[in-house]
Amino acid sequence: MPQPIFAGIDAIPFQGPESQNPLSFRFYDKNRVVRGKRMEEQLRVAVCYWHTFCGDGKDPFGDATFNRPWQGDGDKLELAKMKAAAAFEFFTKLGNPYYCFHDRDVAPEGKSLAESNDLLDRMVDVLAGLQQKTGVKLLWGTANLFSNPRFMSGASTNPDPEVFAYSAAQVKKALDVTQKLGGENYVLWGGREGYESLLNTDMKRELDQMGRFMNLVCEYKHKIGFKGPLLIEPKPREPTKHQYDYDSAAVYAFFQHYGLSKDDFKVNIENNHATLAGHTFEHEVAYAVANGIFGSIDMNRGDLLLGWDTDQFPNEAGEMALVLRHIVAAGGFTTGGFNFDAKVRRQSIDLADLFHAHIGGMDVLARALLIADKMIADGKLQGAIDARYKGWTGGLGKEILDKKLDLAGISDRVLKGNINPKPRSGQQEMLENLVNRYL
Ligand code: XUL
Ligand code: CO
Repeated sequence: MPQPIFAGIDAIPFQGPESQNPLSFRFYDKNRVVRGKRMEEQLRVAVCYWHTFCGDGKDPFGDATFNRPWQGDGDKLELAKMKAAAAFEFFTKLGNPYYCFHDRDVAPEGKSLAESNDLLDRMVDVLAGLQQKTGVKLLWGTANLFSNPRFMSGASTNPDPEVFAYSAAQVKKALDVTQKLGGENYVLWGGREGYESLLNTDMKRELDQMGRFMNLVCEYKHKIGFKGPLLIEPKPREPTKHQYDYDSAAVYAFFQHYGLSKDDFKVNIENNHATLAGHTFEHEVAYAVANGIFGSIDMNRGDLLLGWDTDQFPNEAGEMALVLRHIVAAGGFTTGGFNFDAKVRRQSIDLADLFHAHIGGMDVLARALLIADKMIADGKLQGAIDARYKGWTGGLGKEILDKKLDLAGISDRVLKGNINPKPRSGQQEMLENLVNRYL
């Protein structure tokens, strides 16, 4: 038996809202049934490899602060194996059903792509064994097309076709291993797919390149029979000044322009990316649901006073309840889930801090789910919306939508019927008060 890495921490129990034990769940009760599904199935929580096990506490001004047992000097493959052992010990103790990774999170990069692929294969065997042993599953895999300097001017949008080709080859491999590990989705986040300056950028050409890239990935997904959707993750900026996948609406326009079907492509929405784009998280989710492109969530939060992607753990159940309302009312996740794309602060150097962060995040989601359930079950909120749009379900509104009237016909209706609409209250404050009653 190898020594536990998170020694002194046992499986995190559910102990109810009154629990004073910081290493217990107060709301995340995985078997509690909410809207016909177990909480675990509703939330489909994933822990991300990159922040939780690769993060070292560096920031632009300071060095690493974490110094985990699997970090530091030594044989890179051996360290990667220790990191995998730590990751699965953590998952087992926390009790999350899923995890997510980038290719370069789980295995070191080699001197050539062939060598990197070989190292990745060796780690995939290790991960497959650990998945088998623990029952933890892969929510999604992805390729890191942003850290290495070769991607500094973009991956698929690079002015150099060799970088496009390298990126394509890397995604092919990452999709292969995601499939091998039973991954339920494949994510594409284009951190460098944008520009720093239009002075040196041919925007049309770059967008066409990215359109070609996504079509190639989609063809390959069908070729190998990968069942899950391809999820594009919008973000407006950082690291680039402007990222083409700015928000869900920009991504949806991109899908349509380049012939990418909703059956194959959806979005992976991240809370703080939404805020950076000048939207609420709720807006991004509602937009994606409304347009049939909702896929999965990267769960985190930003900081009101900091204009960058701080990737903190969520801590506002009321705010999350409004988001969960949209997801649950639309039938819930299919292949997606809540992946914590979040990291502990660089002063949170203890291994136990990783548990506190995830316990808090899972409890916030669980509580939000319970609040959303009350909102939906009560029906008052939806009732108010239905009443507001009632005019469209019959009479004039229905005739317009059913194309029974052209513009002149509508004009006749208004003139002959002496239509003179009266303003009606939007009742915002009343609805805000109603929402507060569920909290
Ligand atoms: C970066 C980000 C990524 C993606 C996966 O802001 O969110 O970690 O989630 O590449
Ligand atoms: Co993310």
